[in-house]
Amino acid sequence: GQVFHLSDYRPTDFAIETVSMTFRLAGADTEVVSQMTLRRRDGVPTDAPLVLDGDALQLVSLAIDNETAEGQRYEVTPDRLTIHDLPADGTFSVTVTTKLDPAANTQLMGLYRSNGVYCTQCEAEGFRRITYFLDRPDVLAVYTVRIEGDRSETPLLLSNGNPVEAGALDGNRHYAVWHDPHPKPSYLFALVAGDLGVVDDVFTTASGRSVDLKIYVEHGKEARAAYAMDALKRSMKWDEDVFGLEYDLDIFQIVAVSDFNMGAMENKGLNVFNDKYVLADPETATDADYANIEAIIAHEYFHNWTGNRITCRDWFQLCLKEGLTVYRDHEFSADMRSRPVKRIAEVRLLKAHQFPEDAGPLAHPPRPVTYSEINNFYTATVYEKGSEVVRMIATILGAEGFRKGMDLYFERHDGEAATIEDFVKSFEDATGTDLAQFAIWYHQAGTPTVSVSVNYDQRSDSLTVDLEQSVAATPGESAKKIMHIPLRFGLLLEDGSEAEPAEVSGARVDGDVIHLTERRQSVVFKSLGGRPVLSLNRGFSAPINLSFEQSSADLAHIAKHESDAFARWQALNEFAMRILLDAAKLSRDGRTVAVDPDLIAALIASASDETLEPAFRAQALSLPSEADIARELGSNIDPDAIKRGRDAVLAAVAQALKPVAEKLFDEMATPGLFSPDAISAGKRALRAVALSYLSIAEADPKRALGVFDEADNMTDMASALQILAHLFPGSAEATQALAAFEGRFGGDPLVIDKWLSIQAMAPGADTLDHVKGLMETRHFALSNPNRVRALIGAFASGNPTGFNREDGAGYGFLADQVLAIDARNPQLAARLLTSMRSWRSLEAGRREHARAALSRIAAAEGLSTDVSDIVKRTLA
Ligand code: B3K
Ligand code: ZN
Repeated sequence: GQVFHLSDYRPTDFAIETVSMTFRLAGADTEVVSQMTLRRRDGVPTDAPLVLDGDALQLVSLAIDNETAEGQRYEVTPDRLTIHDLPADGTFSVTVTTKLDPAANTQLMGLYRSNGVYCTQCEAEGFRRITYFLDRPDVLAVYTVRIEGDRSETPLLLSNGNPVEAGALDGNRHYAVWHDPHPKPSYLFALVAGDLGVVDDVFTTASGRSVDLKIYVEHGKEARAAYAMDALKRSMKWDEDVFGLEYDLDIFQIVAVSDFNMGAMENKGLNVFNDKYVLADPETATDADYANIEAIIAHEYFHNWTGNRITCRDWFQLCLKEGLTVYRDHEFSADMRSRPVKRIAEVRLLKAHQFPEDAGPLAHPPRPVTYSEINNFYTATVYEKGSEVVRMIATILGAEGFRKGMDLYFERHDGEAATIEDFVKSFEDATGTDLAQFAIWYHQAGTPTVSVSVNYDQRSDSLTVDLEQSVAATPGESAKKIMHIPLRFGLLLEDGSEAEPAEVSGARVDGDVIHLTERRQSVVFKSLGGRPVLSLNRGFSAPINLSFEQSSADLAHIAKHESDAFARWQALNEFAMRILLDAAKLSRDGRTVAVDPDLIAALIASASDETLEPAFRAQALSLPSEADIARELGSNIDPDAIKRGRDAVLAAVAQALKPVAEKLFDEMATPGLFSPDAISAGKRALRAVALSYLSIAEADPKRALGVFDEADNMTDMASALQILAHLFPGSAEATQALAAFEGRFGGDPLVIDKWLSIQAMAPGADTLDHVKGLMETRHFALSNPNRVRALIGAFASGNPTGFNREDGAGYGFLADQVLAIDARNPQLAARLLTSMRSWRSLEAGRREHARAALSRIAAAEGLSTDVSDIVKRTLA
């Protein structure tokens, strides 16, 4: 396959200034006419041909300046249209007519049908599956779109921008015309046509303009869109308040569809969403669903400025819009909910997804310089690490400097397709800061490790902190550069107060930030008033691995006294991780696991501290997962031993915690009307953790079944069901609850996804057969990405002992599914396959089974570029 290199970038020979499209929607005979006005760019030779991108297209006709083009004037294949002998003056129009069968489009890229609704997905390269075009993000054009369709089948005809005209046509057909005044790249084009219900609202912008808001959902589900609408209005207000950014069209529309390859898409003025991230009510959605909806609605809305008004010059710059927009949605959620609890969730996610990616065969920098399939670069690194890099800029510059840089970025680049360099330069110029070394974060893969040692000298009352940074080699990058790592810190004295050193020397320290900018650096703090405990990387200010042999007593001290709640959780989590790592090693050697009573004491202290919010206490009690432990071990992994060790720790904690858990279980009940707010959600989360410890301590499923039966909301119901299915598999209680759930929600696929996932993640070797059985039920469909992710995805990436069965059958199963899915939906197949990325860290037996499964995929005929790219890199 072809490999694309950033260094090959050059602008197109032609600019496309306007695009005027007509869609004649007619099932398998759908026709698209696209008339573009083009302009040859200065300096381009007059004999330069126009080369348009296509993907599996069928050309019906071609005209240049409204005259039918003769056959010798162009060459056409399904993937390319090359036109010669263009008008010498360099301005002309090209009219391309193509024929499509949207229902046959199983890739869900381009124009396809979901439950009969016509919809599009164009990012990254789906527009070329609709018409021949310069399908790249630096070609910005003004679009006018006319849609014609059957009145009964498609009463609703939507595209980007503002509606300008609508009317009747012969034969029970009608049309609508949309105009988007903002020049945009083709990947932001959207069309939706179908029969849907609508929820309406209005938002008045800061400058007093009124914007119509519409959310379209399946008929009958309108009530379930209320929360999404509320989240949208809060997002619009927040972007005005925090960044001074107003919405710029008269209408903003969101459409929920059931067949979607990802979460949602920020098409200009017409976002298309996976219905999972729109629909919610207490009976069917969990608190996590509500939080996701809020975050994703915000994320797509925020793209209107960071992504749409300023877009990416090329796909290597993807993180320019994604990393920045994730940072913005993180800040939004932090403002809407509890900041420290939100940060804990972010860091858990970063460590669970991005750290393993950065430590394995698929590692790449946030701003890569080469790719063979761009769809494989919508990764945790581009999104989540990209966001962390923006967060570090904010840490280095402070809130005011950061805002100045953002303002300058908008001032300079509004309406343009920009680069990471443009972005960084805006911050440098706005604040007079040199970010050259800092920018290495964008260009270098791998998670840095910072090794720390401290030495307190009592006589001089001074603390020396020695720091050393390193980054392990990643694919294609062996020599690593020295980075600028901003580390927030605190110095906690014995009584819990914070030391204020009279003198600081060594590496640069700004307020509570140490700037590590050399391989080895020291900081000396003097006149402290006693030996302090160093709390380092507060708020996870830098996305690094910390190697710091802090004593358990010091960790417990931080967990108890830090003023930064996130840092308290971090210390507790670190303490627990140590115990869990020991437990995994001990159980591997067949030895008994003993749990440090100090850890138990620290957990009990956090659990019962009523000054801490319930959501925080729930996080404090949630020990690192089996996958977290595997990641920390790094090599020679035996998932069964990890689970045995972790279970032993959980059992010991559960026994000790019982009285506290019992109290929390009673006190955290949320009787009365359900509210999805963060405080109520926190209580439910803490009660669910308490229920889980109590169920372990009591070794009895009855309490969980009681909660399940009495639950009046999906959060309580799903957490009880999970406890039953994971802790008491095969019990009468688990069987009864699973059957009851299926009976009640069997007609609602989004809810049944939870039932599929819970069963797919039930630990142990037997789950594989159960998953295969579920695939045969009416609840599963290989054609629907949500079903595939809920069942196969949850099994492969959320079930360490089930998927990594000793006999390798889990890997063989995944290989079969990846190959079957690849034939219809390559993006989905490639995404599933990334669950194998850490295969080299497994113990030898499993590793060989994994290699065999991967090799079988690699050897298969007719692989998509998506799967072939992932499998090659994974095996390399
Ligand atoms: N920009 C889209 C993702 C498109 C993925 C294409 N394979 C959603 C988002 O990040 O907001
Ligand atoms: Zn995004």
